[in-house]
Amino acid sequence: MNKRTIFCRSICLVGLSGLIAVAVSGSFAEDNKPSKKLVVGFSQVGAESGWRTANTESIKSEAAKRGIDLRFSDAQQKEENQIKAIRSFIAEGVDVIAFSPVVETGFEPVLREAKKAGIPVVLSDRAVKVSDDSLYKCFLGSDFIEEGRRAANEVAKLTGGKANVAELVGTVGSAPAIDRKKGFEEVMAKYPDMKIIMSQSGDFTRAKGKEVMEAFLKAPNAKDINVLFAHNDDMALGAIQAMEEAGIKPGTDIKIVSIDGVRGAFEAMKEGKLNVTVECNPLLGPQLFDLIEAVAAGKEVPKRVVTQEGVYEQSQAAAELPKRQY
Ligand code: GYE
Repeated sequence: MNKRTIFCRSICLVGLSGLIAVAVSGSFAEDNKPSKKLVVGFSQVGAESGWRTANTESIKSEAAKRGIDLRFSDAQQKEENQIKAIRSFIAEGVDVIAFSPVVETGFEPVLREAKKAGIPVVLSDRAVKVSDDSLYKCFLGSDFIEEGRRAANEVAKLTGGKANVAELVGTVGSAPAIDRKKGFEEVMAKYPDMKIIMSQSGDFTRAKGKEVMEAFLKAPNAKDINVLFAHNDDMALGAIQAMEEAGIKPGTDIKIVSIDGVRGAFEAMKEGKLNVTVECNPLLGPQLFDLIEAVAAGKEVPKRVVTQEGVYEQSQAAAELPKRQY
């Protein structure tokens, strides 16, 4: 079967890079003097998953390719580290600040400081909740609610709409955890015999995914679980280990649907241990720097840019694996 769903949900995607490239090229060269490098401060969530590693790599390599002076800071999944990093970017007087917020709330004061200092902010991957939208220029990232809906549709297909779901939630308070749950529950509400019987955060990591799955399997109603929905592939991969150690056949005894589409998920699907992965594209570097360069040049940019992604089943894994870039 071919890649089933390709969504291009935003008009902003079409021709954006072309448009901006024209707008930006040569804007930093002054007569014969060497052109001034664009300085960008980027605060990354951490290194919690295969998705994140691919995202970091995409951002760093794209910055290097464009000759951008990238000040990269890893927040180790802690909001206070991100706030500190953003404050130091402001103190350094970078041209643009970009960041992928660990959680949605709590960034308003530091975003006000950036605005006061006249430094534009671009959100990458995850959104923030603020009372004033002018605190950031634009947000580039996936539609996490749609990913949650797609995951639930796959669960319905795998089980004929009869599912007792154990849910491994992402980082508490993060946009992808909140929205994936929301989209999943929205679709699940249409199926009277589909319910979530256990739900806990595995913080988007493989180790926590394993730990929480072990606890799920010790619960009195563990025998009722016939589906695992993991908010990312890494947690699903950890859970697969826990199932195998408990003598349960992942992908068969318990069907597994997760999100991201990292290489490890395709390998697990090839082995029949994972049933479906809903793609969430981490390769945001090129689109992100198109936006950053446009913002730095004072151009108008779309407030929201949605990335393109699909859904993959076990039957597609062997053919897709060699093509995966992350
Ligand atoms: O799904 C997960 C990562 O924000 C979309 O963060 C990202 C999520 C991704 O840790 O693997």
